[in-house]
Amino acid sequence: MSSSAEPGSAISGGGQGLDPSSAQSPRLSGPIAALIGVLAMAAALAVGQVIALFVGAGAAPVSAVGDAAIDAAPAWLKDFAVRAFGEADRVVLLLGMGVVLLLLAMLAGLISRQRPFPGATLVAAAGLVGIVAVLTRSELGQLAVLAPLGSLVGGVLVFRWLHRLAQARGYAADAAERALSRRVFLRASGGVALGAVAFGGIAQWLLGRGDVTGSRAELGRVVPDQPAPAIPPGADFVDAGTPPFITPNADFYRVDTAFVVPQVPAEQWRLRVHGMVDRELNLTFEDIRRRPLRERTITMSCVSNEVGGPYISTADFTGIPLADLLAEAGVRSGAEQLFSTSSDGYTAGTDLARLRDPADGAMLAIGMNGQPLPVEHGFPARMVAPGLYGYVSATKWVVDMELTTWAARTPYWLTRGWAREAPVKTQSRIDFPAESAQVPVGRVVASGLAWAMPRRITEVQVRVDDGPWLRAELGAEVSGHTWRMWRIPLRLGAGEHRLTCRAVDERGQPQTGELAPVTPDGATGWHTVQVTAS
Ligand SMILES: Nc1nc2c(c(=O)[nH]1)N[C@H]1C(S)=C(S)[C@@H](COP(=O)(O)O)O[C@H]1N2
Ligand SMILES: [Mo]
Repeated sequence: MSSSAEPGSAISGGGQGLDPSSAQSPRLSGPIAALIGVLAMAAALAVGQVIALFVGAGAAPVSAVGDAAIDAAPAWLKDFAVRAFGEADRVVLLLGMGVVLLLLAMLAGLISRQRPFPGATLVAAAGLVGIVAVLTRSELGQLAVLAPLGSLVGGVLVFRWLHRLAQARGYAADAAERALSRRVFLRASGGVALGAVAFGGIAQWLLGRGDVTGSRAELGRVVPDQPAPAIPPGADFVDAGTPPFITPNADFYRVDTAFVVPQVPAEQWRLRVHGMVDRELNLTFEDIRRRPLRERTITMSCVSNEVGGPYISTADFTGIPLADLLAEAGVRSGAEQLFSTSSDGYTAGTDLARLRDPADGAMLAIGMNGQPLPVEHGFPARMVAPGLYGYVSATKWVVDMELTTWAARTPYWLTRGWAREAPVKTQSRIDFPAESAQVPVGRVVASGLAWAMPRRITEVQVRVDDGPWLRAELGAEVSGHTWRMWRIPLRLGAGEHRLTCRAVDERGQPQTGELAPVTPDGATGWHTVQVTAS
């Protein structure tokens, strides 16, 4: 048996499990130490998942840390994530967290090649991060903390146990004993790995099954008593490259702060309307569904949409007018905002002046394009308000509406640098040809969108290079609560060209060409595309 004289001077052997450097405290090889860290972390995560089954899916440490990270991220980072990864930003965050956890786990092992204490401490620290994350989520119950606490305890125990088994080999008196302790360690490691994958996997599967797909499917179609007027023929120019007038649910843009999509069964959903009201309302989903349901075609857009960006979509929303709901509650004078809260603790403040007139078109929606709301679009109920950017008006998974003053309550995005009032700005976009497209010389039909909700679009103009503004043909009009499509035949000579578009709203005001960033209240500027005709 080769044995070095002093602790710390040992060189770990390649295939060897450990390098017994001192009789007191054998030194583990790097790979074995790292493996112990990884297994302990896997066990910790699995324990957290299993406990989350009982105390709520949001309590699972990875979900809680993901959600907390999104909330805690500085505004510039969030904006960057949305811009760089779009709707894949959650997947990127999850992958990032996976890599960080893996490195952390390996580090925990590597700093504990002799004594378990440093690594166990690091595992405990990771558990503590989970505990803090859960504690910051006000929407999770008090028991939720048990999930990361279980992870912490489970992770530390498994770490110490495997560490002890691995070191046992260093204490072995002879080859036979060494072989035996090696087998014991390998078996224990394999058991932990299998157990973590099996229990973690089953728990994850059950957490997924606890979702609301069943509740949503049971509702069937959502049929309005008063359907929206049919979309007239010629409202879109799909053949010329515009999107369809009504965005299919699967293609509707999605923006929210939820790391895991909130799961609120319709049967359990309650909406409380309270604060500065004459009568507090407590509504169930059935209460809403039994009312005469209205359908309205509404275009929604996000304040984070860059000029020419994709965060705009249109759907037929079914529900009840918010103006009716507010009239029923009886809004007291002095109330300034409707402060709405979602089941996952997100909040928005809507200027009451934009909600109380039935003509504003704002709704509490339960249906989207004939279906119950898709889960990621707010099932079972959300707000929608034409003419206001989503962050001040379109709370998904909404469970609470408080009528209050601006001074009393500050919504989520206001503390992060965005404006209190955010009416939609007049905008237009070129959908065809795309940026950097190659087009044939001669006749090209360009097409796109324009919007200025709640104002109507009365004109769209397009120019080639620095030529004169040309009037585009407008699609059939639906209403001031929706976008309007346009197309225009152009003649392009060989070479590079820049196409620019701008819209005019019903007040006769052309869209400003002045460039403004998305913060604090929405981008302005003309959309241009550079194309090559050949
Ligand atoms: N609960 C909740 N509701 C929310 C948000 C959110 O983060 N959480 N984001 C808002 C924003 S910024 C927009 S633009 C719209 C987007 O709605 P959609 O995802 O259905 O398109 O939802 C709004 N409602
Ligand atoms: Mo948004």
